[in-house]
Amino acid sequence: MRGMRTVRTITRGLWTIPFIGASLAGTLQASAAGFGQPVPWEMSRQIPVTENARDILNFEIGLHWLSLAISLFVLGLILWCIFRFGEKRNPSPSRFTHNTAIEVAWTIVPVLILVAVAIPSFRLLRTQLGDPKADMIVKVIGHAWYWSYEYPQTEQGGGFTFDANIDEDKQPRLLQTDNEMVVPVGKIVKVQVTAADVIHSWAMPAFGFKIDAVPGRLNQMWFRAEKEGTFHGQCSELCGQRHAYMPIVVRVVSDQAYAEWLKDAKTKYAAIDNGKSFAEAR
Ligand SMILES: [Cu+2]
Repeated sequence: MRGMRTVRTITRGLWTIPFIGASLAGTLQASAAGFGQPVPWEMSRQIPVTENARDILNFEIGLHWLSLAISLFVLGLILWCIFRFGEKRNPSPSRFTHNTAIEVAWTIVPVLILVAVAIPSFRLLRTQLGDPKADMIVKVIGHAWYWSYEYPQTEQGGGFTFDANIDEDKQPRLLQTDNEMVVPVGKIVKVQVTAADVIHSWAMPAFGFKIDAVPGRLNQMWFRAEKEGTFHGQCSELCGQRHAYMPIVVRVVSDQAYAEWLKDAKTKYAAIDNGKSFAEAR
Protein backbone atom coordinates (compact mmCIF):
# COMPACT_ATOMS: atom_id res chain seq x y z
CA MET A 1 0.00 0.00 0.00
CA ARG A 2 2.69 2.42 0.99
CA GLY A 3 4.53 1.63 -2.26
CA MET A 4 1.42 2.47 -4.27
CA ARG A 5 1.00 5.75 -2.43
CA THR A 6 4.65 6.68 -3.06
CA VAL A 7 4.29 5.94 -6.76
CA ARG A 8 1.11 8.02 -6.90
CA THR A 9 2.81 10.92 -5.09
CA ILE A 10 5.78 10.81 -7.44
CA THR A 11 3.53 10.66 -10.52
CA ARG A 12 1.53 13.60 -9.26
CA GLY A 13 4.80 15.40 -8.53
CA LEU A 14 6.09 14.78 -12.05
CA TRP A 15 2.99 16.45 -13.48
CA THR A 16 4.02 19.75 -11.92
CA ILE A 17 7.36 19.89 -13.78
CA PRO A 18 5.97 21.24 -17.07
CA PHE A 19 3.82 23.72 -15.16
CA ILE A 20 6.81 24.99 -13.19
CA GLY A 21 8.77 25.28 -16.44
CA ALA A 22 5.95 27.08 -18.22
CA SER A 23 5.38 29.49 -15.36
CA LEU A 24 9.11 30.23 -15.11
CA ALA A 25 9.29 31.02 -18.80
CA GLY A 26 6.13 33.08 -18.49
CA THR A 27 7.56 34.94 -15.52
CA LEU A 28 10.69 35.83 -17.45
CA GLN A 29 8.68 37.34 -20.25
CA ALA A 30 5.50 38.70 -18.81
CA SER A 31 6.27 39.66 -15.23
CA ALA A 32 5.55 43.22 -14.19
CA ALA A 33 7.80 45.45 -16.26
CA GLY A 34 8.25 49.07 -15.36
CA PHE A 35 7.80 51.95 -17.79
CA GLY A 36 10.83 54.19 -17.48
CA GLN A 37 11.64 52.91 -14.02
CA PRO A 38 11.96 49.61 -12.17
CA VAL A 39 8.96 48.22 -10.26
CA PRO A 40 8.96 46.03 -7.13
CA TRP A 41 9.58 42.33 -7.86
CA GLU A 42 10.37 43.03 -11.48
CA MET A 43 11.95 39.94 -13.04
CA SER A 44 12.30 41.06 -16.62
CA ARG A 45 13.55 44.16 -18.39
CA GLN A 46 11.77 47.48 -18.36
CA ILE A 47 9.34 48.17 -21.20
CA PRO A 48 11.54 48.96 -24.21
CA VAL A 49 11.01 52.34 -25.86
CA THR A 50 13.64 52.10 -28.59
CA GLU A 51 14.07 49.57 -31.38
CA ASN A 52 17.44 48.66 -29.89
CA ALA A 53 15.94 47.92 -26.46
CA ARG A 54 13.26 45.78 -28.10
CA ASP A 55 15.88 43.82 -30.06
CA ILE A 56 17.87 43.23 -26.85
CA LEU A 57 14.74 41.97 -25.10
CA ASN A 58 13.85 39.60 -27.95
CA PHE A 59 17.43 38.33 -28.10
CA GLU A 60 17.34 37.69 -24.37
CA ILE A 61 14.01 35.83 -24.57
CA GLY A 62 15.41 33.70 -27.40
CA LEU A 63 18.48 32.86 -25.31
CA HIS A 64 16.27 31.86 -22.36
CA TRP A 65 14.35 29.38 -24.55
CA LEU A 66 17.62 28.06 -26.00
CA SER A 67 19.05 27.59 -22.49
CA LEU A 68 15.83 25.88 -21.42
CA ALA A 69 16.01 23.46 -24.38
CA ILE A 70 19.68 22.63 -23.69
CA SER A 71 19.02 22.15 -19.96
CA LEU A 72 16.08 19.81 -20.66
CA PHE A 73 18.16 17.84 -23.17
CA VAL A 74 20.99 17.38 -20.64
CA LEU A 75 18.51 16.52 -17.90
CA GLY A 76 16.97 13.92 -20.23
CA LEU A 77 20.39 12.35 -20.90
CA ILE A 78 21.18 12.18 -17.19
CA LEU A 79 17.81 10.60 -16.36
CA TRP A 80 18.20 8.12 -19.23
CA CYS A 81 21.64 7.08 -17.92
CA ILE A 82 20.32 6.74 -14.36
CA PHE A 83 17.34 4.56 -15.34
CA ARG A 84 18.72 2.66 -18.31
CA PHE A 85 22.25 1.97 -17.08
CA GLY A 86 21.67 1.51 -13.35
CA GLU A 87 23.03 -1.67 -11.76
CA LYS A 88 19.60 -3.38 -11.85
CA ARG A 89 18.98 -2.94 -15.58
CA ASN A 90 22.59 -3.12 -16.69
CA PRO A 91 24.51 -5.48 -14.37
CA SER A 92 27.60 -5.87 -16.59
CA PRO A 93 28.74 -2.40 -17.73
CA SER A 94 30.58 -1.92 -21.01
CA ARG A 95 34.26 -0.92 -20.72
CA PHE A 96 34.77 1.32 -23.74
CA THR A 97 36.20 4.82 -23.06
CA HIS A 98 36.05 6.51 -26.49
CA ASN A 99 33.47 7.07 -29.19
CA THR A 100 34.77 9.23 -32.02
CA ALA A 101 31.37 9.95 -33.56
CA ILE A 102 29.93 11.22 -30.26
CA GLU A 103 33.06 13.26 -29.50
CA VAL A 104 32.95 14.96 -32.90
CA ALA A 105 29.23 15.65 -32.44
CA TRP A 106 29.58 17.16 -28.95
CA THR A 107 32.32 19.43 -30.21
CA ILE A 108 30.69 20.60 -33.43
CA VAL A 109 27.11 21.01 -32.21
CA PRO A 110 27.99 23.45 -29.37
CA VAL A 111 30.24 25.38 -31.80
CA LEU A 112 27.31 25.71 -34.21
CA ILE A 113 25.01 26.82 -31.36
CA LEU A 114 27.54 29.48 -30.25
CA VAL A 115 27.94 30.76 -33.82
CA ALA A 116 24.16 30.92 -34.17
CA VAL A 117 24.03 32.98 -30.96
CA ALA A 118 26.92 35.22 -32.03
CA ILE A 119 25.27 36.37 -35.27
CA PRO A 120 22.33 38.30 -33.71
CA SER A 121 24.64 39.40 -30.90
CA PHE A 122 27.12 41.07 -33.27
CA ARG A 123 24.24 42.50 -35.30
CA LEU A 124 22.99 44.23 -32.14
CA LEU A 125 26.46 45.59 -31.35
CA ARG A 126 26.82 46.93 -34.87
CA THR A 127 23.54 48.84 -34.63
CA GLN A 128 24.34 50.18 -31.17
CA LEU A 129 27.82 51.39 -32.01
CA GLY A 130 26.92 52.54 -35.52
CA ASP A 131 27.04 56.18 -36.46
CA PRO A 132 23.67 57.18 -37.97
CA LYS A 133 22.99 60.76 -39.03
CA ALA A 134 21.98 62.40 -35.76
CA ASP A 135 19.18 64.92 -35.24
CA MET A 136 20.97 66.20 -32.16
CA ILE A 137 24.00 65.61 -29.96
CA VAL A 138 24.27 65.72 -26.20
CA LYS A 139 27.58 65.45 -24.41
CA VAL A 140 27.44 63.72 -21.06
CA ILE A 141 30.23 63.99 -18.50
CA GLY A 142 30.44 61.71 -15.47
CA HIS A 143 31.74 63.21 -12.24
CA ALA A 144 32.15 61.71 -8.79
CA TRP A 145 29.21 61.73 -8.12
CA TYR A 146 26.85 63.47 -10.52
CA TRP A 147 26.38 63.92 -14.25
CA SER A 148 26.71 67.05 -16.31
CA TYR A 149 25.15 67.62 -19.70
CA GLU A 150 26.25 69.87 -22.55
CA TYR A 151 23.94 70.89 -25.36
CA PRO A 152 26.10 72.26 -28.17
CA GLN A 153 24.99 75.33 -30.07
CA THR A 154 22.86 74.49 -33.12
CA GLU A 155 20.32 76.38 -35.25
CA GLN A 156 17.55 75.29 -32.86
CA GLY A 157 19.36 76.61 -29.79
CA GLY A 158 21.64 75.07 -27.20
CA GLY A 159 25.08 76.23 -26.17
CA PHE A 160 24.52 75.59 -22.48
CA THR A 161 25.58 73.14 -19.79
CA PHE A 162 24.12 72.02 -16.49
CA ASP A 163 24.74 69.52 -13.70
CA ALA A 164 22.27 66.86 -12.62
CA ASN A 165 22.54 65.99 -8.94
CA ILE A 166 20.47 63.45 -7.08
CA ASP A 167 17.25 64.69 -5.48
CA GLU A 168 16.79 62.38 -2.51
CA ASP A 169 13.39 63.80 -1.55
CA LYS A 170 11.62 62.74 -4.75
CA GLN A 171 10.22 59.32 -5.69
CA PRO A 172 11.21 56.88 -7.15
CA ARG A 173 13.86 56.83 -4.48
CA LEU A 174 17.48 57.33 -5.60
CA LEU A 175 16.34 57.74 -9.21
CA GLN A 176 15.53 61.46 -9.34
CA THR A 177 17.73 64.42 -10.16
CA ASP A 178 17.35 68.18 -9.77
CA ASN A 179 17.87 68.77 -13.52
CA GLU A 180 16.95 66.38 -16.31
CA MET A 181 18.28 65.68 -19.76
CA VAL A 182 15.47 66.55 -22.18
CA VAL A 183 15.19 65.21 -25.72
CA PRO A 184 12.50 65.25 -28.43
CA VAL A 185 10.53 62.08 -29.19
CA GLY A 186 11.28 60.13 -32.37
CA LYS A 187 14.63 61.85 -33.02
CA ILE A 188 18.04 60.23 -33.29
CA VAL A 189 19.98 61.47 -30.28
CA LYS A 190 23.69 60.90 -30.33
CA VAL A 191 25.14 60.78 -26.83
CA GLN A 192 28.85 61.40 -26.42
CA VAL A 193 30.03 60.22 -23.05
CA THR A 194 33.19 60.95 -21.10
CA ALA A 195 34.26 61.38 -17.48
CA ALA A 196 36.10 64.02 -15.52
CA ASP A 197 37.67 61.86 -12.83
CA VAL A 198 37.10 58.09 -12.67
CA ILE A 199 35.23 55.63 -14.88
CA HIS A 200 31.44 55.85 -14.76
CA SER A 201 28.81 54.41 -17.08
CA TRP A 202 25.80 56.18 -18.52
CA ALA A 203 22.92 53.73 -18.71
CA MET A 204 19.23 53.93 -19.57
CA PRO A 205 17.53 50.50 -19.38
CA ALA A 206 14.39 51.48 -21.32
CA PHE A 207 16.58 52.61 -24.24
CA GLY A 208 18.82 49.52 -24.14
CA PHE A 209 21.60 52.05 -23.65
CA LYS A 210 24.78 51.62 -21.63
CA ILE A 211 28.23 52.97 -22.35
CA ASP A 212 31.27 53.61 -20.19
CA ALA A 213 32.31 57.14 -19.33
CA VAL A 214 36.10 57.05 -19.41
CA PRO A 215 38.34 60.02 -18.57
CA GLY A 216 40.26 61.26 -21.61
CA ARG A 217 38.07 59.37 -24.02
CA LEU A 218 34.85 60.16 -25.87
CA ASN A 219 32.50 57.21 -26.24
CA GLN A 220 29.44 57.43 -28.39
CA MET A 221 26.11 55.68 -28.68
CA TRP A 222 22.70 56.75 -29.93
CA PHE A 223 19.02 56.22 -29.26
CA ARG A 224 15.67 57.12 -30.77
CA ALA A 225 12.93 57.13 -28.13
CA GLU A 226 9.54 56.17 -29.56
CA LYS A 227 7.44 57.26 -26.58
CA GLU A 228 7.24 60.39 -24.47
CA GLY A 229 7.84 60.02 -20.76
CA THR A 230 10.35 60.25 -17.96
CA PHE A 231 13.00 57.58 -17.91
CA HIS A 232 15.33 56.67 -15.08
CA GLY A 233 18.77 55.09 -15.14
CA GLN A 234 21.81 54.89 -12.90
CA CYS A 235 25.57 55.05 -13.11
CA SER A 236 26.50 51.49 -14.01
CA GLU A 237 30.22 51.33 -13.36
CA LEU A 238 31.33 51.19 -9.73
CA CYS A 239 32.95 54.60 -9.32
CA GLY A 240 33.34 55.14 -5.61
CA GLN A 241 31.54 55.94 -2.39
CA ARG A 242 28.45 57.60 -3.89
CA HIS A 243 28.15 55.42 -6.99
CA ALA A 244 24.58 54.53 -6.04
CA TYR A 245 23.65 58.22 -5.73
CA MET A 246 24.25 59.53 -9.25
CA PRO A 247 21.03 58.67 -11.09
CA ILE A 248 20.19 59.59 -14.66
CA VAL A 249 16.88 61.10 -15.73
CA VAL A 250 15.87 61.62 -19.36
CA ARG A 251 12.61 63.33 -20.20
CA VAL A 252 11.34 62.55 -23.73
CA VAL A 253 8.96 65.27 -24.90
CA SER A 254 7.20 66.51 -28.04
CA ASP A 255 9.08 68.67 -30.57
CA GLN A 256 7.20 71.74 -29.38
CA ALA A 257 7.91 71.10 -25.68
CA TYR A 258 11.54 70.50 -26.54
CA ALA A 259 11.82 73.82 -28.39
CA GLU A 260 10.32 75.60 -25.38
CA TRP A 261 12.66 73.79 -22.98
CA LEU A 262 15.65 74.76 -25.16
CA LYS A 263 14.65 78.41 -24.92
CA ASP A 264 14.21 78.27 -21.12
CA ALA A 265 17.39 76.27 -20.64
CA LYS A 266 19.42 78.87 -22.52
CA THR A 267 18.59 81.48 -19.90
CA LYS A 268 18.50 79.13 -16.93
CA TYR A 269 21.80 77.31 -17.42
CA ALA A 270 25.41 78.38 -17.91
CA ALA A 271 26.80 78.93 -21.40
CA ILE A 272 29.46 76.58 -22.74
CA ASP A 273 32.50 78.13 -24.42
CA ASN A 274 30.63 81.43 -24.93
CA GLY A 275 27.99 79.55 -26.88
CA LYS A 276 30.41 78.20 -29.44
CA SER A 277 29.71 74.82 -30.96
CA PHE A 278 32.02 71.85 -30.36
CA ALA A 279 33.57 72.37 -33.78
CA GLU A 280 34.27 76.04 -33.13
CA ALA A 281 35.51 75.43 -29.60
CA ARG A 282 38.06 72.98 -30.87
CU1 LIG B 1 29.66 56.77 -11.37
